[in-house]
Amino acid sequence: MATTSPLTPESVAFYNALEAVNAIEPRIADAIRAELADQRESLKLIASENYASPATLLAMGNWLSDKYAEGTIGRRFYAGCHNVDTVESIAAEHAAALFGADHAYVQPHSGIDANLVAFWSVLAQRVELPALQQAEVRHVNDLSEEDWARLRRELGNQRMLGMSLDAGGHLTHGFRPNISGKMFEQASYGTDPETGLLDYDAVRETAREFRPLILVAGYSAYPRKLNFRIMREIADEVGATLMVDMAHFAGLVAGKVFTGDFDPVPHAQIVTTTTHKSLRGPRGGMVLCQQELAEHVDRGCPMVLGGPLSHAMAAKAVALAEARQPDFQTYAQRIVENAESLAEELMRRGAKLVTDGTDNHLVLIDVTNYGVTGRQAENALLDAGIVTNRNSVPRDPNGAWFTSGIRVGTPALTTRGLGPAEMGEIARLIDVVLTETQRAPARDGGLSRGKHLLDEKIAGDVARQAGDVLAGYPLYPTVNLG
Ligand code: DSN
Repeated sequence: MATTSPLTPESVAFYNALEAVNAIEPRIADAIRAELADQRESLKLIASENYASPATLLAMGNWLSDKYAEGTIGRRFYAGCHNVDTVESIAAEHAAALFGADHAYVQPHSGIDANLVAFWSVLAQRVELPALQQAEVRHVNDLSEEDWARLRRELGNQRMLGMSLDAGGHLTHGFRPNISGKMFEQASYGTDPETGLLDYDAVRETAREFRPLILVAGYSAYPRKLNFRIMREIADEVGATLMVDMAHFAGLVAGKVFTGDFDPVPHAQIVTTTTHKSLRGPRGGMVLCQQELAEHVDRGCPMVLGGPLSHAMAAKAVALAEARQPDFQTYAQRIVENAESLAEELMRRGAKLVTDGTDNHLVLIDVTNYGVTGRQAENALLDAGIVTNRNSVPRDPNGAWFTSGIRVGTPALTTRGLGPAEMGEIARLIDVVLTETQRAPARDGGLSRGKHLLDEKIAGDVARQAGDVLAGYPLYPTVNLG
């Protein structure tokens, strides 16, 4: 780790930027400074968060933000987009090269947006030929409202099959609170009740019965890698398009931890991701696809996306360039080693983990053994300076609000430099907090599922020890705001 110095280019840049903000709205400058302080002090174990590099952060705060550029490279709805074209081309070039994809589309503002672009692209591709023949138009985007009304009636198959929410699937994979649950008739596959692992034969059986248009593979809380070769075989057998949402594990694919059958890019027709989780870029999304879908994907804006955030695309380009460096592979391997160490020590101390371990960046603790709900565990850990989030476990008796699980991830602390030894200590601290936490009495005389009891002294002691673990690993050591 470099020594903290006020004269690094990063310190000068962030210090001056905050002075400029401070001159107009000091409360915003204060909030930005406070966020850095919070991030420096907290033990961040949220599996979907990370720390982007200073170069990535700085690439976002500039004049690219001022430019409208609907459309895509070389085909814009506004004049004067040559610099945006440059930025978008470089980001797409890095993305395609990093992942070995035929085509990359770097405009989506988030993972939800990336998934919407993917859904639309598959629908456009799969309905295009018959629709165009009937309506005598060149492209699916030129269909009239009457054509669409007829198509909605006639489309035989707008079905999506994805992993169930309690098995670790994501809301955007066809579930009601998201538009995917309205666009598509949805069915889910779960995990084996004994092992907690995905049962590919069961997925195949459900796919044969349900015959989806899109088979979605991907998760936000499943602690294992997926075999995308098998998922593609299943998709092909039932005539589905395989879409992989790799938002959580994109960094592990980029860092060559997930290769062969476990790398989605050679197997899926379309792959979506966010750029800010294990990939360690700015907040945003991205779509990778095989050539046959490229034309449709590139129409994401204005079909389902607002104008591209050119400053965010610039930051994506910087982060993707970083991920193409050899040390990113070391980082990605370290994420998994850290998760494995955390899992081993938690299990050694008696914690029950979904699937009895991990082979990715996250660990899902079933906190039922500790006698608390996920919500109580999340709040108790927060009292002790450990930031995690509650999560359902398969067939969760406490539902999606209170839950019975705690999801713990290693990408952020690995960026900070922590290793397996520190993971062992963190596992110990988590175990202490969960062991000492109790359910608070409820008004009806029973026990609450939301409120918890944890002795303040124990919480304070753990918070101090968590601080000690972090002390050797300063966050953003080249940034000193004075
Ligand atoms: N919010 C992300 C996560 O925490 O997994 C997924 O959208």
